Amino acid sequence: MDAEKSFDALLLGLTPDRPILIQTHDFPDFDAIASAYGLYCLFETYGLPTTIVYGEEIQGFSLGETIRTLKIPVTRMKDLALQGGEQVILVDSCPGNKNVTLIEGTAIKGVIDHHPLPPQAIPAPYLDIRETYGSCSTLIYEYYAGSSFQPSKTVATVLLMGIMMDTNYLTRGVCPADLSAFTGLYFKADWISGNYLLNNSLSVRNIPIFQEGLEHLRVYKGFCFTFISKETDSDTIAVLADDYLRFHEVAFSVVAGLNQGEIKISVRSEDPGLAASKVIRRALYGIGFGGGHYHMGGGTVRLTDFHGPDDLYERFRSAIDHYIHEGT
Ligand SMILES: [Mn+2]
Repeated sequence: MDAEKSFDALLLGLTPDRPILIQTHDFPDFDAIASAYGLYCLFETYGLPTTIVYGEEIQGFSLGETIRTLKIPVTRMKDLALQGGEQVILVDSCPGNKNVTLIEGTAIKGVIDHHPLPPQAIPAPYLDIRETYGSCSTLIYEYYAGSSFQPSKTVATVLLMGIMMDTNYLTRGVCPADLSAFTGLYFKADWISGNYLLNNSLSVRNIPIFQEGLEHLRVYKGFCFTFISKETDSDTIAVLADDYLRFHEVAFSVVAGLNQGEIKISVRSEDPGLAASKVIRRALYGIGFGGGHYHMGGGTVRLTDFHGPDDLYERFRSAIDHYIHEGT
């Protein structure tokens, strides 16, 4: 590990006696919440209180239940009472990405992430970006490993959940550090409870969504696409995108659905020549935004810019054709 990238180095960039916010992306997932909570507890062992803040909403039953069960202290941005002089540490997200709402009047002091940096990234005194890592939770694990503190059982459980979710149970985007973190955390964690929480994300109320997903499924040269016209949430959309990769004819899946006045999209790739992040960025160019990693990505299209499922399908089809022909 780079000697300059550690919890101590992060601390050095902070101003004493100023409030510290640990901020995730707007619709945090397991890895974002796990990283934020791991960091929150590490600060706590140093006697430094912090506040975990996220922009919009906790989506999906499973993540909400985890936060409630494990009593993870999170605050929604609109409920945050600013005292002034806040210093922000972004985790699992970085400034300049569209899925992070920056808080006015605060200073970004640290960015800890495993997503590719956007070209217009805002400089922060402390940057720790490790694109090869399968999860940001792995990075936070290394902060513990490099300190004299052990993660508590709850922290170990949550970090393990973050690793498992972002790597789809160690099947995508895994680097040696993820495996070391997995080994270091597994027997410290309560994986039975963690796994129970992760594996109960679906509700029978979602059955009409699964039905519609399958009814509208289009398959074209190893690529599948579906559109859910019923109100759904990003968690369910992600579950469907993961699931469709199980069809042996499908190596790239796109699931789009209506969520709170926007179209939310999840993309998954098991095709070594097609990066999910590149395809979604190209497909949504001019109508929305998207990004992510090689194996997984996500995006949003505003309803006013949405020209129907056929248009979206064609956009993805031509983006995929573009990269197939480019031979990436
Ligand atoms: Mn992540």
